[in-house]
Amino acid sequence: MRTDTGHVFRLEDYRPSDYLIRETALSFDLEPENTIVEARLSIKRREGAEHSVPLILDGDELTLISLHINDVPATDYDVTPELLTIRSLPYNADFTLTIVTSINPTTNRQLMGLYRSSNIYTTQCEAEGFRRITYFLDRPDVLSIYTVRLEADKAAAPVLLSNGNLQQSGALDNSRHFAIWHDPHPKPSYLFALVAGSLGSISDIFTTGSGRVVALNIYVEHGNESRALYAMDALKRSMAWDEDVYGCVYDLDIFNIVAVSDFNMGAMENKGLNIFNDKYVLADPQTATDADYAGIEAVIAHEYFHNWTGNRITCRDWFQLCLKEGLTVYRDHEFSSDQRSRAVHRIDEVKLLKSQQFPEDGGPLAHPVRPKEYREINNFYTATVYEKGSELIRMLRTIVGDDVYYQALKLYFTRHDGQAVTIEDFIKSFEDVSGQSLARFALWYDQAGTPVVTARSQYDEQNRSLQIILEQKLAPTPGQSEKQPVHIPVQFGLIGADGKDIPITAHQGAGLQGDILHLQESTQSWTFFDINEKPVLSLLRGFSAPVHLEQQLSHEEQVFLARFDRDAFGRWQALNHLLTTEILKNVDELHQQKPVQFDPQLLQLLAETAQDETLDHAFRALCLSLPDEADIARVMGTNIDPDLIHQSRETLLAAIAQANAAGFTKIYEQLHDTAPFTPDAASAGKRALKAVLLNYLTIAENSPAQAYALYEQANNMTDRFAALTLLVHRFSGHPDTVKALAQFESDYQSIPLVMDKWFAVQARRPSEHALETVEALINHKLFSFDNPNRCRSLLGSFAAGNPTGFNRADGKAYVFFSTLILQIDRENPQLASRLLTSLRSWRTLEPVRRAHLQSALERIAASPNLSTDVRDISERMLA
Ligand code: B3K
Ligand code: ZN
Repeated sequence: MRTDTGHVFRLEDYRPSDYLIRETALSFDLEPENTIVEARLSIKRREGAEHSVPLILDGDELTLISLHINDVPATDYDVTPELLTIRSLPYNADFTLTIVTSINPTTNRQLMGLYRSSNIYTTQCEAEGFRRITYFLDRPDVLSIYTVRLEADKAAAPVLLSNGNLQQSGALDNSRHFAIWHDPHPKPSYLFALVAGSLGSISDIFTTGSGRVVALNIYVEHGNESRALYAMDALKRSMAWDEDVYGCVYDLDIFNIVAVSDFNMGAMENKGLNIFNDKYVLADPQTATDADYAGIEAVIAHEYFHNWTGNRITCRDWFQLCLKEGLTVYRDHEFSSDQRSRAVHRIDEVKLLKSQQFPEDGGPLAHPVRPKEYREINNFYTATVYEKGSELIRMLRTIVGDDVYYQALKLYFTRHDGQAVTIEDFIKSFEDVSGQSLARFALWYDQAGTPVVTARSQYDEQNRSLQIILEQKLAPTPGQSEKQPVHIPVQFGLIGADGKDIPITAHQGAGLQGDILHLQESTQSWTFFDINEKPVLSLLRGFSAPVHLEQQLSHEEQVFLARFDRDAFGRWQALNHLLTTEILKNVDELHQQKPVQFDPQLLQLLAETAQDETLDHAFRALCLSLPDEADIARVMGTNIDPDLIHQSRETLLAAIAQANAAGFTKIYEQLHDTAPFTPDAASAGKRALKAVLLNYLTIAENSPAQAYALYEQANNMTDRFAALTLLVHRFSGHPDTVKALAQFESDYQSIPLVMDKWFAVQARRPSEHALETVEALINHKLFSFDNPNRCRSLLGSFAAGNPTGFNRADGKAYVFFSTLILQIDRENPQLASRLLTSLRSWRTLEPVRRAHLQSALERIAASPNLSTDVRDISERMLA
C-alpha cells in the first residue's frame, strides 16, 4: 500500500505532458503470482518540448525487469516502485520504449490494477490503477491506441478478453493459449481492461442504426448464466435508447460485460469491456428484489452511456470528473425515467440526492462539483460529483430548453470527439448554440454547498396581483468563504381554489420563461397580474434546482398542495414536509416528556392517498412511507438524539397504523397477487405499496403473523425480503423471526448476493444491541473482509443505515467501527475510506455522542501508516 505523501494536487497546476504515447502494445504473460507485463510504447515528444526533458512515468508497487529505448537497453534512468525517470532520450521526437515489469495479481487486495478474484484475472484502472500494471503516463489526457496480447494457461483461463475487437487467438505449447485484442479508438489508460479466467457467458446481438452487427456477451461465474438475462435485456434497451435520444451509436464489433464478485464500486466503463460488480448484473425473481432490478438497469445503462460521455470524449484531468460522471448519471436517470414512471423516478432521484449529497454539501467533506484540489482522487467519486453533477445538467437543460440542449450536445460530440476536455469546453458548446452567456450557471461547478432559496409572496386583492420574491444565499464551505449568486431555475405554478393552475397572462420582472423563474441575482421579484383569487404557490416543481427551499406556507396550504398539486413531485414534497414537521414536533414533545398528539388532517390525508386509485401504486407507496430517521436528522441539523427521532417516528407510524388498520387491510388484500413475478415498474409498484402497508398492519396488530405468512408464501425475493425485514426489525427474537432468519440462511448460503441481504437486514435492526449482533456476524463463516460487498452489507449498513444501533450513547459502536476501518485500510484503502465517509455528519449529534465519535475519529487520524485515502477523509472530517 502507498502511504500518504501529503501531496496536494491542484487544478491550477495543470500542464500538458511533455511526451505523448501514440500507441501502446501490451503483452501479458498471466500467472497468478508472477505476471510479466511487456509494454511497448510509441512515444512522441510534444512539439516545443526540449529533448533534454526527462520522461517521468508513474508506477505503483511495480518491479522493473528491463527497459529498452529503440530496442537498446537503457542506462540513464532512475527507478522506484512509484516512478521511472528516463533521461538521455533520443534527439528524434519519436522513439519506442519497451518496459518489462512483474506484478502479483494474487496479493493485490486493493482491487486496483490487475488482481485475481475467485480465480479470475481482472483489472480496475480508474482512476490511477494502470500504474500498478506498468510504468506509464497515467493521466486521462494521454490518449493511446492499444493492442493487447494475453497469454495464459488454457484450462485455468479459457476466456481471454481485453478492449476493442478480437484480432487473433490460438493455442501455444505447454497447454497455454493466447488472444490479441485491438482497440482502434484512442483512449486514456484508465479505460484499459483485461479479464482472463474460466467463465460462463450469454450472448446476443444488437444491430446499430448504421447497420453494424454488434456481438454482445455477458460473462459470469459458471452456473449464473440465466441470472444475466435481465442485464442483457437492459443493455439492448440502453443501446437503442442512446441512438434514439442522443444519436450515440456504438462503435466496435463487440461489447463485453464481465461480472466479478470482488469489486470496489458498482462497475467500470472500460472501452468495449465493461467490468461489473456482480450485484449489478445478476438477477432472477428468487434472488433479486425490485430495487436490485432497477439498479441493474441503471448501472448497465450508465456504463454503456459512458461510451460516448467519458470514453469517446474524456476528461482532461481528474478535476473534470463530473464532465463524464454528472452527464452520464443524468443520461442514465433519463433512461430509467423513460423505462419506468417519470414522476416516481424523479422522487427517488431527489431522495437519493437529499440523503447522500446534501449531507456532504453541508458537512466537512463539502467540495465543488468540480473540485479545485485533492490529495486522493478516489475520494472524489462522490454524491456531489455524480448526483449534484447530474442535477447541474438537468438545470442546464431547463435553462436552455430541450432543443438547444440536444443541439449543444451534438456540437460537443462532434467538436470534441477523441479529445480530453474540460467543463469550460462543455459549457462553451451550450453558449455557442444558445448564443447566451452561461457564466452565472457555470459558478455551480466551482462553488460547494447547497444554496438556500427563501421565497415570500404577497397577494394584493385590490389590484388582483401576486408578488413573489426569491432570495438566494450560500453558506461558507471548507476553503470557500465568499460565494456569488448562481443561476437557479425555479419551476412554479399558481394553484387556484379549484385545484387547477391559474394561467399567467401578464407579469412584471425579468427572467420569467414559461413556468420557470430564473433567479440569477441575490434577490429578485416578480409580480403577476389578473390573478383573481389568492393562489397557493407551488415552487420548485420537479425539484428544478438542488437547493433548500424555505417558504412560509401554512399547514392548510401544505395540505392543499399534497392534495392538488398537478406536479406529482410537488404533491409528494408537500406531504413529506408535513410528515417531517409532525415527527419533528413530536421529537420536541418527547424531549420535554409531554404527551404526543397527531394532526387528524394528516392522518386523513394519508388514508385518502392510500385509497386513491388514480395514483399509481409506486407513488402511493412513496407517499405512505415516512421520511427515514436520517432524513429527519438532516432536517434537524443539530443536537441530534437518534433515539428520540426513532421514538417519534415510531409513534407516528403507530398512529397512522391504528387510524387506518381497516382501510389498509382492504387494500393490502386487494394487492395479493399470485401471478408469476415480473420486474416491470407497475408490478414493482404494487409490491412496494404492499410492503409499506404490511409494515402498518404488523404495527397495528402487534403481531408478526402477517409478515411471517408473506415470508412463507412469497414467490419472489422482493416480498420475501420485505417480510424478513419486518420480522427482524419489529419482532427480533420472536420464534417466527428466528425461524425465518435460519431458513433464509440455509436456503441462500451459497448465493453471496442474497447473503449480503441477510447480513444487512440484521445490521440495520434498530436496537441498542445491534452492535452485539454485528460483532457476532463478523465471526460468521461467510463474513470476509476481502469481499467489499460483504463489508458494505454488514459494516456499511450498520454505520450508515442504523441510526439508533450505531449511535448508541456509550460510543462503543464508534470504537468498534474505527478499529475495523484501520484494519480494512491496511488491505483496501478505497473501501475503508468509503465506509468512513458515512460518519461525515458527526458534528450534528448531541454533545455526548459527538464527543465519543470525535475521539474515534481522532484515533483514526492519529494512527501511523494510514493510506492517503483514509488520512485525507479523517483529516478533512476533523478540520
Ligand atoms: N467510472 C467508474 C468509477 C471509478 C471509480 C474509481 N475509484 C464507474 C462509473 O462511474 O461509471
Ligand atoms: Zn460513471
